[in-house]
Amino acid sequence: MLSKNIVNFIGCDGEYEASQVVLFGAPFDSTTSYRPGTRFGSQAIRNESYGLETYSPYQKKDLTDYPIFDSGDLELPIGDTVRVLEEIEGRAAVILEDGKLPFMIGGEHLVTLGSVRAAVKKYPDLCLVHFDAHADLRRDYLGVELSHACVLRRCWELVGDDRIFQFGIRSGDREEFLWAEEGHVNMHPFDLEGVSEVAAALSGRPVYFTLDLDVLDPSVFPGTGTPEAGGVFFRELLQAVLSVCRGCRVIGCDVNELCPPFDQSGVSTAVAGKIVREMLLALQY
Ligand SMILES: [Mn+2]
Repeated sequence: MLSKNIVNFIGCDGEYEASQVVLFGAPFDSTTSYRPGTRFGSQAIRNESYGLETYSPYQKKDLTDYPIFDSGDLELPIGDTVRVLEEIEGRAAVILEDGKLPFMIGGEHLVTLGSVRAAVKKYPDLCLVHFDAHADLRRDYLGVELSHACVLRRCWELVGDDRIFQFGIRSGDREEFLWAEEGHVNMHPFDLEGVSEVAAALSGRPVYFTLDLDVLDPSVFPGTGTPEAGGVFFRELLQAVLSVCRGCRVIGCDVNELCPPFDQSGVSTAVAGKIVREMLLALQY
């Protein structure tokens, strides 16, 4: 019998009921401040995933050992940011209500707000671990509050002080850095030092992990909307991602800001797919 053409992330063809982690794509990029195109990120990562092995020699685990369900991309009303975030929140809420972990692939970074809204309703004591080149702590960006440049500030409004742990930050305006220094968030600038200590300190507390891939150096990951020199390299990122996914009680996560139109060589999409594979495996137990 012939089977349907379903392009899921490689190895993620498990049944929903059996799956502990559920993938979905949020192909949205309306508030991107510089170079748009992240709306094509989730499908590009799925397509490129067929160039990867399902086996990870880092973790000695294979995607085919676990049922993982890929629920595909949301159909989002681009242009209506409020409704887009409602759609994302709705998908994440269903997955959380079913006792599963929502794993979202963006899209621009604002998509995180939808998932975090759902997560904080289930886990009022939610903490966030955030890897990014950019602080994303602006109160507004040119008067727009629902912007990818403000996404962590909007998340802070939901969780409050001492709940957000940022790593790799090397860009933002003066006010964002001063606001962070006031103690609203725990900002670790420039690199991923201290991730395992934070993971240990958060042990047992529910964590949402948001990974903006532009935390990587542009030489590793050029295919993004707002590249920022001075980033980390792949193995540093991998080690830190494994620390978070294994060391924290991750209840939801996302990978965002791959911008395929600026990925001329395809290497950024390959990097993104490999990180997604490692995260999927690290979250299985
Ligand atoms: Mn960023």
